[in-house]
Amino acid sequence: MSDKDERQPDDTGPAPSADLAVRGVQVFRARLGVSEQSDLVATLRAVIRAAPLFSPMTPYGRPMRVRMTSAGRYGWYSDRTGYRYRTRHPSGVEWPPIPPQVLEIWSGVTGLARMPDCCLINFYDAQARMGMHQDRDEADFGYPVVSVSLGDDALFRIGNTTRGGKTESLWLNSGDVLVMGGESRLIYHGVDRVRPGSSTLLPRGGRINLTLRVVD
Ligand code: MD3
Ligand code: FE
Repeated sequence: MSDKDERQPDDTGPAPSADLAVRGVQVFRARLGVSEQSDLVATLRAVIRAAPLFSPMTPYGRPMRVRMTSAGRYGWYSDRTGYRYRTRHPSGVEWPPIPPQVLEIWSGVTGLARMPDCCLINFYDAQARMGMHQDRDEADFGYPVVSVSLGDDALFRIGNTTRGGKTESLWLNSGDVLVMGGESRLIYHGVDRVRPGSSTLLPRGGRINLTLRVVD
């Protein structure tokens, strides 16, 4: 990352509520208020109308239970041949732009001038889970990954930079924001389950997670 992207000590707003044992993971509890959360959901509905959620096929031959779409120059995609970023939704349209409110969250918690290239939108129904994995399809691991949770609570698990070993679990609630930078950027992580009915933000329930990343 370049000099001008250096984090400015005063740019990040309120301090994170906790730093996990895994160094570098910052948890900003209730970073978004209730009205910010519902405004954001309304904005995301428009993104999803332009670029509908889909269930990516995995290289293992089973579609993911988590449905997803993206906003930004790049969207995350998977099929039988593997994981990668692409510049278009499977329908052929370009991904919609990342909404300004989302970019504001990124700037607020990272203090970076460089904006993310991809906002992955993951939708979890009551059955959806995400197995332990690393995020490593990006060119520069010097940039952090930011996650925004909306809707039902999720039991999130983080491990180590190699597979296996001790893990730590935490519940993520609607409005929480996580920043994975530094040593935590390449840790294994996953979602064990969501707690149906724990939030009224989404009228039909479920959980939305936004994952913001610098891709190239
Ligand atoms: C990166 N999503 O889409 S968010 C993913 O809740 C993903 O939908 C989860 O993992 C979700 O790739 C988790 C973000 C997250 C959490 C921990 C990380 C990204 C991370 C730790 C290291 C690097
Ligand atoms: Fe991930």
